[in-house]
Amino acid sequence: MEHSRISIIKGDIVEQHVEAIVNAANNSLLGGGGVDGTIHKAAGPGLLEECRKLNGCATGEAKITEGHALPASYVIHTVGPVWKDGKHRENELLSQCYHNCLRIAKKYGLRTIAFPSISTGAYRYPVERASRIAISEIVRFLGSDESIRNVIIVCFNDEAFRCYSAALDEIPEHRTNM
Ligand code: AR6
Repeated sequence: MEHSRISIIKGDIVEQHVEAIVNAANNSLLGGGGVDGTIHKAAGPGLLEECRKLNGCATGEAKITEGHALPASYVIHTVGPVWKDGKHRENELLSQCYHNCLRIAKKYGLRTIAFPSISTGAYRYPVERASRIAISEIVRFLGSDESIRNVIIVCFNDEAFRCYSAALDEIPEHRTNM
């Protein structure tokens, strides 16, 4: 699924050759399961060592480290909201995750960034709803920023791929190859 600057792919985020990959971390930034565990395993112990110096991260915020043994030069760690019932600022906090990651990427002059589907695993955010929020925040950011050239959303399963592709399709003004 292509957009002028947004691609949706199925795959493993640790294999992406981009300037930064985003980690769906927890408030401690000291590792966990899911994509967080896979990123730490692939990056090696230097990543955890660097993360220990960051003093954690608030939900919706983001912090950057080097990529260590990963193909990516940087990891941008963000903490998505745990889904409760949709009445606990989940939408707003998820939007902030995407916004703050892109803001850091811009600040560091990074042109390519890959995101996982934040909050939709252990944190149980409904993927269809999460995909609409993610795409609209990314499109909004790219609309006011020329520096980031390519945003890749790396989906780990078919359902996520279908939802993110549909969400991107709902943004007609951004279709390039119709
Ligand atoms: N590449 C891309 N996507 C992946 C990968 C991968 N290698 N592995 C899993 N996913 P989750 P969350 C997808 O649970 O919901 C951790 O323990 C997965 O299928 O990784 O934000 C942290 O430490 C799902 O669609 O993150 C936190 O405690 C998506 O990534 C907590 O989980 C996110 O699933 C964060 O939960």
